[in-house]
Amino acid sequence: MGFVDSTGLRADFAVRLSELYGTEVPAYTTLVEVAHEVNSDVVARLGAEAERLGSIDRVTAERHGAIRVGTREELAQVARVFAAMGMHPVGFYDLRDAIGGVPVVSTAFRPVDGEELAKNPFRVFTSVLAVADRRYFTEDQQRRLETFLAARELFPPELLTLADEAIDGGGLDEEQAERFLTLATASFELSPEPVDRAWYEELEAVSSVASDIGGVSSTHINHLTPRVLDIDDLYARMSARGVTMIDDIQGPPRWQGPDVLLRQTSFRALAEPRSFREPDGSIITDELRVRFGEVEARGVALTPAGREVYDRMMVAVDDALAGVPRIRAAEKAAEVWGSGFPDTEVEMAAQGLAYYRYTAARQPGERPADVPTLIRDGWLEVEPIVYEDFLPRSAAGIFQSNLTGEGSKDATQQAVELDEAWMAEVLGRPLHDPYELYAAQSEASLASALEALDASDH
Ligand code: OOG
Ligand code: NI
Repeated sequence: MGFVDSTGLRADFAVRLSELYGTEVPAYTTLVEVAHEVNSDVVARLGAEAERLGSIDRVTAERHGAIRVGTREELAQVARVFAAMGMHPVGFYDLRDAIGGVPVVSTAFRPVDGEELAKNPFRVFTSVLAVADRRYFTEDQQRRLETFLAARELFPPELLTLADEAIDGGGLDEEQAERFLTLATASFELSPEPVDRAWYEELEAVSSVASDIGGVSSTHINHLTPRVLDIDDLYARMSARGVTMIDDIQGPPRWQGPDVLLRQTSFRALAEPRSFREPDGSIITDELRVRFGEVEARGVALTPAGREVYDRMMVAVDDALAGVPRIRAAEKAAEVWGSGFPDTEVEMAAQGLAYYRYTAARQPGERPADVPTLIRDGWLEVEPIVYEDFLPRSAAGIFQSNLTGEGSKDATQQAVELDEAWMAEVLGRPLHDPYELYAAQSEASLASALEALDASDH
């Protein structure tokens, strides 16, 4: 019998989730189609250059998902299911602090090494409700939320047992793999179970993220995001097809220099029929708008120094755009961005602003002693390391784009402390630091490139 390793499980899961989401949210399928059109056009136009940030095969299959859970136990279970697929928790995001904060903290489950990312980079942004945060929930609400959440089962025991077997054995035999994937996919399907109207609305008054998580007895995939090589082109094509997109592309502006981090946009949440239990006990069909379509373009990962410039430039662009007419905005944003970042990869690398993989390329003459000069003079060739993570500000924007109301937050109350250490403890496994992962890849390549240059001296 065949064996399906963790990579195979991950790739197959991403495909199944995509099929499921396509049947649930048909506009997602349109988005994927348009993304593929854009990507083939970019490859036709730029050739090999288009694949500097990942092979076209990788980019075509690439998705991220977003899910939301309610309790520590649920989060710990999700971690086991994803670990079976070679997806590990990376980074900590406190979305309560972001602009227009929402009552969740999050991590992303994804492959951590370069080879696994190249095979299939599927990642899932995973948020857990901050039920103990008094700014959002009263003591009474917290208690009722905890009772409600404790009574539901998101992941059947059979799925968790199979997950543990897959973790121990590095995969599952074909028959078990089939069962694991069926159960895992079904866990994220939209449930036909009636939603309790009064309970849902009470939570919705706090935040529509709270009701989406704690108002229903199951979880579901909130969105699934394809990757595109030219997001401005995609935005224009979707609008031309009559799909209403949010006003902006989140993240850095388009400009002539290297793409950095992440640019995202989305279409608005669509009305989906959902069954409700009314206060009088009757069951009716109404609709909810919680799920939407998002698309993203990825650029090079920034070092902490680069991230500082990034944060400064994001503010500078915002400031500069105040009062600028919309048709001039793109040009203005690009100009401001260019005042902070160099417009070549070589300079980004030489100034230590972004992470690159290095290869040796001997040049005639004397070898310079320092790394920046080796880069500038072409002794070290650079290849960008793609940003594999998320951005709190964009994430908050994404959450906001499909919130129904403002929600309410009692600023006189104390925040409950939830941090990286809390997250790692709940997950029962280490939380990877994204910077360390990028730096390790970059440093390893630099070391072997320098060795190769040494060797070529003799
Ligand atoms: C997650 C929002 C974050 C992204 O792409 O930044 C996210 C959510 O809406 O649950 O997916
Ligand atoms: Ni997303």
